[in-house]
Amino acid sequence: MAKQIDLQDYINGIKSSDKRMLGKAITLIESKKPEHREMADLLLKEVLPFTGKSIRIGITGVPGAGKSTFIESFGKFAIAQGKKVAVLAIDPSSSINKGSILGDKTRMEELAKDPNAFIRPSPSSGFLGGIANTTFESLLICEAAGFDYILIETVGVGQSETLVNDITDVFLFLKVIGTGDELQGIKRGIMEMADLIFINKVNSENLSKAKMTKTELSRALQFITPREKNWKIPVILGSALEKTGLIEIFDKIDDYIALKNKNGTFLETRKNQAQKRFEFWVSEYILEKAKNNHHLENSFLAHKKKASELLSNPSSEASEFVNKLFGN
Ligand SMILES: Nc1nc2c(ncn2[C@@H]2O[C@H](COP(=O)(O)OP(=O)(O)OP(=O)(O)O)[C@@H](O)[C@H]2O)c(=O)[nH]1
Ligand SMILES: [Mg+2]
Repeated sequence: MAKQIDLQDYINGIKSSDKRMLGKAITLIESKKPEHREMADLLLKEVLPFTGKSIRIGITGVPGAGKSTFIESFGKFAIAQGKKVAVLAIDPSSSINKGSILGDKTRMEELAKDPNAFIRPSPSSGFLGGIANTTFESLLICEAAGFDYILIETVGVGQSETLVNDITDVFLFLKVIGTGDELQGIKRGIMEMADLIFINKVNSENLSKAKMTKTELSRALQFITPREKNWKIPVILGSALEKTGLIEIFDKIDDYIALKNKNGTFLETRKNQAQKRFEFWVSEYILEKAKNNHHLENSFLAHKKKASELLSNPSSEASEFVNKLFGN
């Protein structure tokens, strides 16, 4: 039997940026087993002093926009500038084939081979299904291992943007060139979240069309207040495949972080995110405890069953149950 990995092994592995151990540490973080949770918590406490120093970048765009390709190209570009890059790809569910882990892995093959890169797909079940999502905690592990950039790919559907937005410093929206009227199809919420926009798949043939898209986008952006004071959302043309426009994105990210630091919002945002994160874990732990507490089990199940019979409101059943839980 393989030797049990102890806390110190994890810590040493993370500090020496050992990719295999990093992978194991993240698996530990993702585990729902109580004994793993306990160890994961100890590990997170140990590495806390080494976290916080990376730039956390969320990347969104419709399926096929080129997010994974962009991450691979941008990641390699950043590494060429002397940075270390970690990628956390969020896989929605195996039922959506387009975002499959396998596909992403092959697309990021070259980056994955680079000693200064680390790529980790998140588990399919862990994100949108109401099960604890641990991407933020995985991100902390990567930071402690000394990665300068953490890139997180969203699936471009559902709540994933909001969730990724809640753990990142800067949000990049990848847009594919389209006809002008396609702009109406862009969810306003996404535009309001974007700090930078990259129009992808631009080449010499479609350059004029791309410029038109840029003009249209810039016009639409006039009606949107950037999240950051004194920031004008840049629209950059480029190609993830042909590796153009990457330097502009790299520089704009730098500018954006510098501005956030100047405005005092960099830390402020992270503090707000940490508060949300705290609330997330409180509800996770309470639900878990409620489900596992044998004294309450009947009660939890009884209320749940009543809700399921459609004879009372799920909200009323939940409220009654929680009141019991806290003894009032
Ligand atoms: N011509 C061209 N094709 C590109 C470019 N960037 C990406 N592609 C292609 O577009 C397709 C989708 O790219 P991905 O990087 O997988 O897109 P994605 O947004 O990660 O897609 P999902 O993860 O499935 O949502 C692939 O066939 C890429 O090769 C580009 O700049 N130019
Ligand atoms: Mg992808």
